[in-house]
Amino acid sequence: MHHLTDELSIAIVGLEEEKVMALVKERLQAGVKPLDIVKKLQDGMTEVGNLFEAQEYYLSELINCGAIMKAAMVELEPHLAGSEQEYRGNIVIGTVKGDIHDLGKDIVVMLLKGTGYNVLDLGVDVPPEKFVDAVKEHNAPLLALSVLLTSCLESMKEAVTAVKEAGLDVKVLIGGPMIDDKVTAYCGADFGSTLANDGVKIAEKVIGA
Ligand code: B12
Repeated sequence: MHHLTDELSIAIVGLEEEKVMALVKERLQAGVKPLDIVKKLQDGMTEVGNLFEAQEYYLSELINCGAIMKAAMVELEPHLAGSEQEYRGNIVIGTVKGDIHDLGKDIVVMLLKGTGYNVLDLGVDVPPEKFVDAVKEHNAPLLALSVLLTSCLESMKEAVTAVKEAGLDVKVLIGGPMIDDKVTAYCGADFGSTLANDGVKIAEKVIGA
């Protein structure tokens, strides 16, 4: 079995929605940082992924796990979003073509909005030309892309290439669990990260604090 010790991580592996929700609320009330709570949820979800890979869990469990995380995020959003009201510029974001995972992207969106950026979220399964159009239309200095499926790395590369070939004055940040320097270079992106919070750091670098 797994090596997890945190009660919240274990509850999400067990797909115990009520327990997950109770623990999230309890921890928020106790003043635990929302991103630390996200980390524990993510540890549990990684294990759900491992169980799926080992064929101990099936697609229904994967779907269930995603739904529980969505519910937890509704609770976490107001705390992640902060109270920054100042307008700091446009950022276009989306999950690349072929990939419908959006929970990680949604966390990045919440953090960016919370820091005062105007985020244009194109959703999931977004084709390259839609990213190009949105960056043009909103004159966005930063485009953020998310990917979880290895099989969609090619669509990530295509999206980055399309934006670069359009000659737009935009920096591209790619994110997701398998992003490293090699993948970033392969896709031709300006920045790459596995951490949602880096989205904010890079936005500050590109657009300004
Ligand atoms: C929930 C889930 C689903 C849900 C998604 C629900 C949803 N609304 O997103 C559903 C059931 C739909 C699903 C479907 C599938 N899934 Co799935 N899924 C998962 C699971 C369990 C959790 C993913 C997740 O949300 N994690 C929590 C979030 C918070 O973490 P995260 O996405 O990594 O994001 C963090 C960072 O990566 C980063 N980040 C992410 N994006 C970005 C972007 C930027 C700009 C930045 C800065 C940072 C950043 O910040 C986030 C916070 O720290 C993973 C297991 C795992 N190990 O992750 C498998 C997993 C990703 N799925 C997998 C597979 C194979 C599939 C399916 C193909 C299954 C199938 N046979 O149909 C389909 C594909 C559908 C498709 N076309 O996309 C594999 C992928 C393997 C691979 N490497 O290619 C995994 C790894 C499971 C496994 N071990 O086999 N899945």
